Amino acid sequence: MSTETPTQYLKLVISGSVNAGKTTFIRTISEIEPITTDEWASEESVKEKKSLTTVALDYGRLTVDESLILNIYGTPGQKRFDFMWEILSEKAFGAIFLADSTSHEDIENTKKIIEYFNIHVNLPYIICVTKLDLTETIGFEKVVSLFIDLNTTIIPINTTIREDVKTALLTLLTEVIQNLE
Ligand SMILES: Nc1nc2c(ncn2[C@@H]2O[C@H](COP(=O)(O)OP(=O)(O)OP(=O)(O)O)[C@@H](O)[C@H]2O)c(=O)[nH]1
Ligand SMILES: [Mg+2]
Repeated sequence: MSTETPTQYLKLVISGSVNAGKTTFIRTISEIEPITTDEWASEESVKEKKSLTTVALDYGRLTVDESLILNIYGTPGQKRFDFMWEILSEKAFGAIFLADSTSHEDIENTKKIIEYFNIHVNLPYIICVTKLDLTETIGFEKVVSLFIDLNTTIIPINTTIREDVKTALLTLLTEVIQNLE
């Protein structure tokens, strides 16, 4: 009889407002070249922030060890693609929502996305505050205060730093395990 532990595949979702760092998060941690669907932005409100935006999904993969592989899916940030949020969340074990600390409006948009998920998907989740290294940031404590009513774990990350992204994944895994207990 084989004593090897079978490999478990866990799916998780990265979501949040346009420009919060979802695609970057996946690119930073993925061990394969991520699959991305960035297209030229068409909406004025998006064009003001960036030229390319995710329109369907991002996908990346991380082997934690021989017993655990994470399949990581990023969502579009635009509300008009909200049908993708539910499709991508099917059979996911948890979600990470990114909140861009340089924009009040985008923090509010991330909050609306979380509310949408809580109604339609209902997964364990954490919030990661991004872009705290930029001079335009409103600061971690201020962002935390804007999410206080959600009563969930909130951590600061820079999505371009691998150790930060790893910490985010570990924090979500811990949260999910605590939810199971
Ligand atoms: N300085 C800094 N830049 C960041 C951070 N996170 C993301 N960025 C930058 O923010 C920009 C937008 O990042 P994306 O990863 O495209 O954001 P997104 O959430 O995928 O955006 P959409 O797909 O349009 O919704 C990129 O230029 C990133 O390099 C961060 O923590 N610090
Ligand atoms: Mg993207």
